[in-house]
Amino acid sequence: MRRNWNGKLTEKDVTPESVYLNRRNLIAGAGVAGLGLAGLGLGSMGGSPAEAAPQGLKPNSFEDITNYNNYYEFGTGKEDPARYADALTLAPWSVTIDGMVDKPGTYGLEDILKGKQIEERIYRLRCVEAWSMVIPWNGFELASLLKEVGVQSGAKYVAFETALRPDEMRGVSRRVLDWPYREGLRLDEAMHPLTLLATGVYGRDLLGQNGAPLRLVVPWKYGFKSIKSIVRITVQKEQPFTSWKDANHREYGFYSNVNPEVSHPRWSQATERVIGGGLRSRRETDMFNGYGEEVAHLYKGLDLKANY
Ligand SMILES: Nc1nc2c(c(=O)[nH]1)N[C@H]1C(S)=C(S)[C@@H](COP(=O)(O)O)O[C@H]1N2
Ligand SMILES: [Mo]
Repeated sequence: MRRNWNGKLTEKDVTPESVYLNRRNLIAGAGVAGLGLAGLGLGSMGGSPAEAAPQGLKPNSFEDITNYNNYYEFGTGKEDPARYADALTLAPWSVTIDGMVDKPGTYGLEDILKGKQIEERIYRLRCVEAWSMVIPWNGFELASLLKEVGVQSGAKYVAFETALRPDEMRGVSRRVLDWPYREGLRLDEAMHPLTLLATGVYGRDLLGQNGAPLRLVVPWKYGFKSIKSIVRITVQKEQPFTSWKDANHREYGFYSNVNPEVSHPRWSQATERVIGGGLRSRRETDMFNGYGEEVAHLYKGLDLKANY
């Protein structure tokens, strides 16, 4: 039921006891009441025996994950999202899925989540700014949604767009990026089983600062590819417009695969600061952020220096 990549932890290994017990209660409640908004992060997670041992992926605290964020629509400081992102109205939420799909439309989030298997996935998040943390996400594979809407032949890319709400997002009055925040993946990257649409963290609904109610997680790419608070998904032929590449194409490419051998023009990517690991805690950055076994084949024959 639950597949935990790169670490094989079960939820019981990583969840603080109090949260874990609380979650059991929530699940019991959800079974009776059905899945309302309060169940978004949970879905149909069931129990399972905790057999596997941690293998170097020790999740950060809920505190770290929800207080050290990048979400420029709410300000460029790491603490701004925690302070201001609760202004974002999360319900009702809908996502427009269009372009080269058989069933285009604007779908309510409840509709999208119906029948989805919500899994826990413990992934390292490596920001292009050379810091990282480990996050136990809850979510489902993007591929399952794309299969549902039916990708048409000839499609090559998937484009994503974040909500743009000047009344709720105090950071968008400054034109730091060409809003709305936009990202994109090649279709094969989007269909890869590691690529997640997240709805929760530590078994709780996503908070605004983490991209509630629905955000992308692509663990082998720099964090900025993992676009938050998605309102549009477009399947298309052309490589999508992506906000960071548009802002500075010398520093940020379309692929943005984590690569310790390709430096950012202004800093090395060989190592990363471990958030929550103490003042001087660093680790060596892994190729593809440690997911090479799963994804390296996607880039066979591609010059990863030129295609940064
Ligand atoms: N819409 C939007 N998505 C975004 C960002 C942003 O500023 N706006 N920041 C990105 C960056 S740079 C990172 S590192 C991750 C951080 O995710 P987290 O705050 O949930 O850890 O979100 C990414 N997604
Ligand atoms: Mo980032």
